[in-house]
Amino acid sequence: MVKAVAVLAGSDVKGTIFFSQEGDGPTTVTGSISGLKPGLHGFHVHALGDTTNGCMSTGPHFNPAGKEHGAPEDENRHAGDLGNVTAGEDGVANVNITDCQIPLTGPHSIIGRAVVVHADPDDLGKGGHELSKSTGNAGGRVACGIIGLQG
Ligand SMILES: [Cu+2]
Ligand SMILES: [Zn+2]
Repeated sequence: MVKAVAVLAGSDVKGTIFFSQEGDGPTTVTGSISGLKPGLHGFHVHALGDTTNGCMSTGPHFNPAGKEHGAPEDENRHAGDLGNVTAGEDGVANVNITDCQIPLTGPHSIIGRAVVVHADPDDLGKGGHELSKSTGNAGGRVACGIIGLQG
């Protein structure tokens, strides 16, 4: 079992996201995020674990296969496309995702990359906006954290 954690920090938004993977199986993503505006927020693994310029320097969505932006269940998606998290009226989103494209070991490992939560909903590539096929038009980056190994 490999485990990892990302502590999300932003000006108003905070959270902790846990990852675990057994062997070559899917990766489980759990945790919670607070301080969000109620509703949907894009939730992605971005390519770089670089926060020297805040969340802006974490690069684009992690995309080792060179695909277009999509929904988690789509064949044509970035590996980092984890869809949306949903915040309740209290501004808290509870995360519980299982995904096969974000391993914690091997050449496409997400260790050392970043988790980013966005201001707006991810349209999952289907919004018809000029940014739909690259970012899901999810708006600003309200919090991020680097994915690091956990004991
Ligand atoms: Cu993102
Ligand atoms: Zn994407």
